[in-house]
Amino acid sequence: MARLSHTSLWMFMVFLFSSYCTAKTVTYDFNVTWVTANPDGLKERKVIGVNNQWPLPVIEVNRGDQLVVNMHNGLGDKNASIHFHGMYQNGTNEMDGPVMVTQCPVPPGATFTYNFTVNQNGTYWYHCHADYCYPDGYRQALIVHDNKSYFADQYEEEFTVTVSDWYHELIEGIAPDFLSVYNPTGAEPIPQSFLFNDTLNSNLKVKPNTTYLIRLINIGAFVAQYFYIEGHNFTIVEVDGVYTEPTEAEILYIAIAQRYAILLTTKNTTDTNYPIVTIADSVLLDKIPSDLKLNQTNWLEYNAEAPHPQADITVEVASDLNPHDDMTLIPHDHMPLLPDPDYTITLTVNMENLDNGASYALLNNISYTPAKVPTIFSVLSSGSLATNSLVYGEFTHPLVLNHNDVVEVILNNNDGGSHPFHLHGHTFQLLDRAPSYGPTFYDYKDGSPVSYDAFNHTAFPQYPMRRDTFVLPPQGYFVIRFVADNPGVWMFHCHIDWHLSQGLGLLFIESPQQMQERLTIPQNHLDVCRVGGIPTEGNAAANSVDYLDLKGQNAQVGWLPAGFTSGGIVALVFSVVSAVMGVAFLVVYGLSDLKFKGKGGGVVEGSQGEGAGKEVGSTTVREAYRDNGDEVR
Ligand SMILES: *[C@@H]1O[C@H](CO)[C@@H](O)[C@H](O)[C@H]1NC(C)=O
Ligand SMILES: *[C@@H]1O[C@H](CO)[C@@H](O)[C@H](O)[C@H]1NC(C)=O
Ligand SMILES: *[C@@H]1O[C@H](CO)[C@@H](O)[C@H](O)[C@H]1NC(C)=O
Ligand SMILES: *[C@@H]1O[C@H](CO)[C@@H](O)[C@H](O)[C@H]1NC(C)=O
Ligand SMILES: *[C@@H]1O[C@H](CO)[C@@H](O)[C@H](O)[C@H]1NC(C)=O
Ligand SMILES: *[C@@H]1O[C@H](CO)[C@@H](O)[C@H](O)[C@H]1NC(C)=O
Ligand SMILES: *[C@@H]1O[C@H](CO)[C@@H](O)[C@H](O)[C@H]1NC(C)=O
Ligand SMILES: *[C@@H]1O[C@H](CO)[C@@H](O)[C@H](O)[C@H]1NC(C)=O
Ligand SMILES: *[C@@H]1O[C@H](CO)[C@@H](O)[C@H](O)[C@H]1NC(C)=O
Ligand SMILES: *[C@@H]1O[C@H](CO)[C@@H](O)[C@H](O)[C@H]1NC(C)=O
Ligand SMILES: *[C@@H]1O[C@H](CO)[C@@H](O)[C@H](O)[C@H]1NC(C)=O
Ligand SMILES: *[C@@H]1O[C@H](CO)[C@@H](O)[C@H](O)[C@H]1NC(C)=O
Ligand SMILES: [Cu+2]
Repeated sequence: MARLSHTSLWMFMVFLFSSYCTAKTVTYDFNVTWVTANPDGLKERKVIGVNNQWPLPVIEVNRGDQLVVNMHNGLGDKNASIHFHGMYQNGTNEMDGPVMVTQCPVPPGATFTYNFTVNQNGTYWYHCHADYCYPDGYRQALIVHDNKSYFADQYEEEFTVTVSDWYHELIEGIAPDFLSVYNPTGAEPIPQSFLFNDTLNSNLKVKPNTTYLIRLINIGAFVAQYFYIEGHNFTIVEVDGVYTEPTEAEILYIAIAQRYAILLTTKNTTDTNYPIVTIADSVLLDKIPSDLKLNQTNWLEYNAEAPHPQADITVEVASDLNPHDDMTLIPHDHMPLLPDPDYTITLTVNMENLDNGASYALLNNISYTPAKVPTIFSVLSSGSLATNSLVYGEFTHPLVLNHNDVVEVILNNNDGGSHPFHLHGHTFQLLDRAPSYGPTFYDYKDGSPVSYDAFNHTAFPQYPMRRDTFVLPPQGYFVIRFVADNPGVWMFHCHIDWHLSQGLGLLFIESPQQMQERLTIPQNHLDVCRVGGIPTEGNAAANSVDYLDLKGQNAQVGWLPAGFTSGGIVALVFSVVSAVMGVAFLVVYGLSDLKFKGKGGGVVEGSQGEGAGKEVGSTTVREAYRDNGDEVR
């Protein structure tokens, strides 16, 4: 038994006293409503605003503060929630935000209170975590100030800058075409713009010979961006809320949901303004429309009178840039490599067409499908059965973790796309990744997938970097470790919102017994469930009598009948395209073998003569056709 010495007890009390003294409660009242905005100057559109404003307010707290957000859903036609991305929610799993995981969706007219202690530092963000919700504008920075950070005395001022992709249409308008038989390759919708702090062509006004802390966050839905400043290098000091050893860098690759804090020292002269360059990772885009501006110039403005030159980009394509490799960073606290795992989980990412013809994302053949009861409530109501993963159903892909186990996740990618994976409730150690960032990152893309080999891998770092969102390379793999020291239901998912809607996620049911001992659900959360008609006890099928009877659980779309292959669907749909060119009935016959019920239950009228023609005329297919012109011409 560890015994506290008098000295350490005294120090502990001083610590308690000082944190008690400075910690305060920071309260935000959010009335979430539709407003209009035109951030790229190209199209005014409906966006999700807070208190009649957009861009949304940046949430700012100090380490140790209690953060309270009273969220009123004034949208009228849409469910909502808030996930505070990167917050551990240690002891407050019910404040994490993903709907049907840790809470019920907040229906129009209801109010939901988030309330938790922030014992972390650095750069985070918040966003809606209900279906198709944050790309409509419901996302913004969350900053945790720490005036005791090791670099606190090395800078004079700070900036927060977000980058994001931007669509001109409401997500609910494009989503049905995306998850459809007419988009069999799962081509993601192409954004119309790339924003810099929710605008374009802006200036960061700087003084000469001054050091700034710049916080960078990709709050987009899909596309990663490269970032650099002409004529300036900078020093990385924090990644996803974890302080790093100060590390000089020239170029960053910021995937969806990732954050970097950098120190930038300005020049001593003020005769020139320098382009701040952001370039979309065009490898992620299925096609590049001629009017899409992939790169943006904003300025580090030393002198408003001086010229503001456009970026002079020296590479043809963004993938020729050589960004800093986050695997090589070292956490400032030098937390060593965790010991060999108690539990190793090996997962493989696949994209497959299921029997409605649409393209789904699967981890070990499971496409995440939410349960009928938010999973947190299944844990809390299932008593001693809570450690039995059967309770949570097959299609939430539940993995039960024992309290304080060292968990290793090996993620292999059979898909040719890269996927920024995010773990809720934790940061994790980055042990291995192949191919590495930089010039080799896309090396496996067009070959065959390469899986992790536990008997032949590069040596793990002594002090592995930790972060909460890590990019899985095309057809490559990564290996991460964390300690299951935070009881809760935590999602592990790709943060490309399109891929999450295809099911690219799973649930860790971490320390369910400790959850039962420690968690109390506020009455307000239960009331919101009641208003929405969602049960707060029972297994994944909402059976609260027999927790091992999953009859009626939500299931993923079925597998294709024997004989059908994904390639076959693609070929079929391309023949549908040729049907438009005049051979309609052949195709109608072919597609009628498929079930057309979508995930949302909607019926695609593809197999009905006229309907087929109409649907096929949709943008998605026409563009797919253009891309693969030689196949159908
Ligand atoms: C939210 O804002 C809308 C639009 O301004 C207003 O009509 C409504 O009364 C507000 N609701 C609350 C709870 O503040
Ligand atoms: C909100 O969520 C509930 C439960 O999932 C669902 O039945 C309902 O259709 C959703 N409401 C809206 C407006 O999307
Ligand atoms: C927030 O939680 C703290 C700690 O549990 C509690 O003391 C406080 O009353 C809560 N505040 C609100 C507004 O719910
Ligand atoms: C540091 O921040 C705390 C609040 O978290 C504040 O009370 C204190 O005065 C600050 N110290 C300095 C040196 O700014
Ligand atoms: C958070 O800040 C404290 C004080 O500056 C520091 O000791 C701690 O290591 C930081 N945490 C991380 C994860 O970097
Ligand atoms: C970025 O936008 C946010 C929200 O509008 C604002 O608070 C912040 O100051 C902006 N950053 C810069 C560098 O202007
Ligand atoms: C730059 O700042 C440092 C101290 O911050 C000062 O010693 C130095 O003289 C300054 N140089 C110029 C050219 O202003
Ligand atoms: C930035 O770092 C690179 C690589 O170390 C170096 O070649 C370059 O000269 C540096 N640029 C500046 C402006 O310091
Ligand atoms: C600015 O001037 C100071 C002192 O003359 C020097 O130490 C520093 O390196 C210069 N900074 C830059 C970015 O040139
Ligand atoms: C940068 O944008 C210009 C204009 O849209 C385009 O011609 C060029 O190919 C882009 N370069 C990169 C690397 O994205
Ligand atoms: C180990 O991996 C390396 C790099 O992938 C490969 O070149 C080598 O052939 C492998 N060795 C064995 C014994 O499999
Ligand atoms: C959660 O809090 C416990 C102490 O109550 C601590 O041991 C554990 O490391 C924390 N976990 C995280 C992820 O913050
Ligand atoms: Cu993904």
